[in-house]
Amino acid sequence: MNSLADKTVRFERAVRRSEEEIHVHLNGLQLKDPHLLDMGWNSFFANHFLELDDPRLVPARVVEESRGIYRVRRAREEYAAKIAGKIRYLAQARKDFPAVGDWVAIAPHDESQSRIECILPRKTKLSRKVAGRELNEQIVAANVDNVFVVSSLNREFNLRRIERYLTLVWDSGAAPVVLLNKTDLCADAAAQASAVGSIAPGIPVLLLSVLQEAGVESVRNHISRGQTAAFVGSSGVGKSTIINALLGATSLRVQPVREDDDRGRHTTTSRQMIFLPGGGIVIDTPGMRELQLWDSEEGLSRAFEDIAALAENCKFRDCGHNGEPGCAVEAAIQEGQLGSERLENHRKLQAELRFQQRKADSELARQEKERWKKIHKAMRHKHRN
Ligand SMILES: Nc1nc2c(ncn2[C@@H]2O[C@H](COP(=O)(O)OP(=O)(O)OP(=O)(O)O)[C@@H](O)[C@H]2O)c(=O)[nH]1
Ligand SMILES: [Mg+2]
Ligand SMILES: [Zn+2]
Repeated sequence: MNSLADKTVRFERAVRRSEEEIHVHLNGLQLKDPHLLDMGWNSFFANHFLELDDPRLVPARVVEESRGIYRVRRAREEYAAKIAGKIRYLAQARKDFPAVGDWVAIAPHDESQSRIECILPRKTKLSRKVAGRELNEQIVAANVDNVFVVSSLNREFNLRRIERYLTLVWDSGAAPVVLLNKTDLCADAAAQASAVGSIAPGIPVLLLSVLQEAGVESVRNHISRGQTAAFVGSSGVGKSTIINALLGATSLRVQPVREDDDRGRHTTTSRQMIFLPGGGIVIDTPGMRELQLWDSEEGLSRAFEDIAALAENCKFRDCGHNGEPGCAVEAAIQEGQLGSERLENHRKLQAELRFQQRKADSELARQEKERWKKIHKAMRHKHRN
């Protein structure tokens, strides 16, 4: 039997079985519970949940994580949650721990505490390399449909940074939207928007000023019921302010930017999921000081599709667009079709990925050497005894 049909049969069987058992074991869980649907639940997660085949468990979504402490939301209530020892034991890297946005299976204990037994497979995940020298993946948000890349139209505005964000977002599986906030501080917002349009072909670019209450509705139009949108961008660009405006309440803390350089003060310190009154789910994130790519080959080619298309006409297949004869990319720069900074940034991001790859390879080689050392030691030990 092919696997899809197999899955469907198993799914139906599980639904049938769960209909009989639902009231006994699952605490009234319905797979089409409207509350669950409003939280982003769909057949993708339902299928994986049913495969667990464990009547003690119920689905929940991770709404906040802060240094290993989790809050999860079930259909109606929120709980503090710990992770089961099994998750910790089996984890090989950070990505094996729950992240905000994850759907998890929990074993409810009492009203105040529950235990996360299992993380359901992620439909999308927005990742970056953790800050610092460590070579590890950090999940910024899981299971998001849209990612709003927020910039402000003051000294923070930087096309190269937006390109970097878009590379990460394309890799996540979610759809990017660029938000240019604080139009009230900029004389020619339309020109900035068209500059962004030229480096982000096909991506919606929205202008807004939360201060002047302009443009917030157009942001809301990109967040439908049951969909999850994450807000990312430097500190101080107004992510929390925008979410407060969507909420119609000042529930998230915001703080003025520094006067000397327009930078924010890292006001938001943990990732947090918020449910909007009219439906729709948003995730606020802390402004990132460092944004390094993580496994972003595909994202890089998506974010720089224009360069890839031009490169097809280069004379040499492996053209480095660096003085080679017959280079179509450099010709496009000469003709003003392509900005030279964009090509430079593409090169820089590529180099960053290659550096990470080499580092990962040498880490792998080191681990392998370590493994053989242990094996040899064990063998010597055996011979001696
Ligand atoms: N002039 C102007 N200021 C704004 C606008 N939107 C937000 N701000 C201000 O920008 C400052 C920073 O806003 P926050 O919402 O705290 O920024 P953030 O992106 O959440 O920052 P972090 O939490 O540090 O990552 C606050 O003082 C806001 O009032 C706007 O449209 N125009
Ligand atoms: Mg904030
Ligand atoms: Zn070339």
